[in-house]
Amino acid sequence: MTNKTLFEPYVLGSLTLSNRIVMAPLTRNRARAGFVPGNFAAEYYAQRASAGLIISEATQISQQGQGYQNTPGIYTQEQIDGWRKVTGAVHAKGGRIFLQLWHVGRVSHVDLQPNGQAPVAPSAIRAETKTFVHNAFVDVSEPRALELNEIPGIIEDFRRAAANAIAAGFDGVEVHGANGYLLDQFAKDGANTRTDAYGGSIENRARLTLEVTAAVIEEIGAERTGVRISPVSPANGVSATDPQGQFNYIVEKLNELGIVYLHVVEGATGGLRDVAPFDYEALRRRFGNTYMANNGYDLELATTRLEQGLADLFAFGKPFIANPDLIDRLKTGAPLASLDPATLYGGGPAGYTDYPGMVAPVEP
Ligand code: 8OZ
Repeated sequence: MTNKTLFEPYVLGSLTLSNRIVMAPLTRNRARAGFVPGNFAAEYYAQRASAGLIISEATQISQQGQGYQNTPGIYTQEQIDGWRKVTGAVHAKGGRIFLQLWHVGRVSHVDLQPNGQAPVAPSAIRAETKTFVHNAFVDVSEPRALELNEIPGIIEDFRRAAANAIAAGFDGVEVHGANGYLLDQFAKDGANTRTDAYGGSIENRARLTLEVTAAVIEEIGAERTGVRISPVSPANGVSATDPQGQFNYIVEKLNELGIVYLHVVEGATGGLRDVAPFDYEALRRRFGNTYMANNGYDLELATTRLEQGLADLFAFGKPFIANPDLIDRLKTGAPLASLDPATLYGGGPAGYTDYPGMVAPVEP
């Protein structure tokens, strides 16, 4: 059973989305020289413009914020110009698109960092995870702990990147506070052993996420600012002793800041939903605006959750890769194509812009 409400317009801040299905951020590692989105990125995103909202692939706010080869940035004029082609193409097809603002923190490699320096982190604790550089998966580099006086500069980088995103024509931005990257590293005590104002307590660990969000709001407005979190995801080697307490607090404060949506990766990033007990309804109760649910959703689960009042929007990730017309397929019950894992990260148009839509729509 499906619910037609999923396919009806939804008001998100000052935008009207054509439906409640969101294209989740998906890293594809196809930026060209200067970490500028390639020309075919405009075609890729435009092919998927029937999503109620597209959230772009994670996009670094600075060179220091980069952790993988060929991911795009939003800190140079050339990058802004490149992204403008993407937003123009999506808008021309009636779509809406937010940019995801990303700082990887310790999930990086010296070869991607300015002057080959160590990646930065809340604490000098190496993540047990790999990154992708020189066309190979390699261990991430040993990070160094950020000095207290460096933190305002990182907040400034987020603020400037948000302004750049608006200059590039995006409808808003999503602050990437999930998946073991910088803000999640600060939020989770497995990665944060600081003893200053940014560590040691729930309030202190939340501070960077909240200061970054406040700066972005100051720059572009709360109606254009969303935040993504992944309370129990072990992605990129993070862990927390009290994720419920930590994220209940973060969400209470994000609610006070008035962000337009909260995007929650429920479970372990990548699809496994039952990794650890966590009360997502406790987050929803603390948050008055739009709750966007993500992770392993299919039409049936989205329908159930919508009818139970547990979420407003549903972000689908991998299904959008091989199904540019995912909305039509879900609407009509047409079968979904499966993606080719070999072309997920890096390369050219193959496995990117060449997935066909349905030849003929299948009637329900
Ligand atoms: C897959 C590969 C590299 C990065 C995330 C930005 O997990 C990512 C990512 C995903 O949020």
